[in-house]
Amino acid sequence: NEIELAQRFDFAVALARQAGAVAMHYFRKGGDLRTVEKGPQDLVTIADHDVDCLIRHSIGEHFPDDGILTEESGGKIAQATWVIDPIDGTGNFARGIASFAISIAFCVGGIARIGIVFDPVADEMFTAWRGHGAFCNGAPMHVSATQDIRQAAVEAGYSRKAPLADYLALLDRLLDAGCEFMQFGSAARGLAQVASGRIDAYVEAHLFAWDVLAGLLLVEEAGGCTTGFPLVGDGQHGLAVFACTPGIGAPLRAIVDARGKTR
Ligand code: LIP
Repeated sequence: NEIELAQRFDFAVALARQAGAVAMHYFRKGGDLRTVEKGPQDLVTIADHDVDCLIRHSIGEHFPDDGILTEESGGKIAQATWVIDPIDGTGNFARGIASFAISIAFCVGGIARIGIVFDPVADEMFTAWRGHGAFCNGAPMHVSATQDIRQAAVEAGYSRKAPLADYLALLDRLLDAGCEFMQFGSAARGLAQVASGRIDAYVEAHLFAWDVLAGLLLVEEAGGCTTGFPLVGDGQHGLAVFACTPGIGAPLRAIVDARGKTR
């Protein structure tokens, strides 16, 4: 019910801030932060572990019956589940590049109801509660008014789990259509930039629920369109993500769905 959601919303905002403080304790402090490489160029740092621990403990203490699924510890999906990326954009974080975020979503019946993305370097707290709008540091956010694809800035993320040729062909089509192409290396933060109207779209072929559920809710509540992201099974399946301002929805969809290069 709404009271339980309100409690979780306030809790999630405070938790994201605490998590950001833990991340900043390590950010740009020197030394090699990498603990394990999960795969080629897929890092985990000591900060990912610390933030993961903080978040799991805190949720367990306050809402012991809720499910928890995180990038670093996995978990399981319940009727009410927290889906969390302790640090999204770990590659940037480990290199001292200020493009990463804490991503916290709370889902009921597989649908995100609360989405929080916190960028601790910019000190920007992006929040959304389904049906109640999207905000940045308490100020209402809206997606951009862009109508012309030739004026659009599109972030196209790349994951090694998707074919490189498809990604290169997508970039070719985006640039051919006149889009500005961007890649900042954190899907959660990228989606928050779409919700705030700074860029016009975020697309990526293969992402996980913890990377995107909070950010997609921000975009939807800020008036944008997305193709959604079902939270099903064990929640560990990679899926495509598409989020943009409605003014460029149809042409961008056609560009993403097309195959091959334009030239
Ligand atoms: C990363 C994303 C990034 C995406 C990578 C990766 P991580 O998450 O946010 O935008 O392109 O495929 O999944 O691993 O840094 O949390």
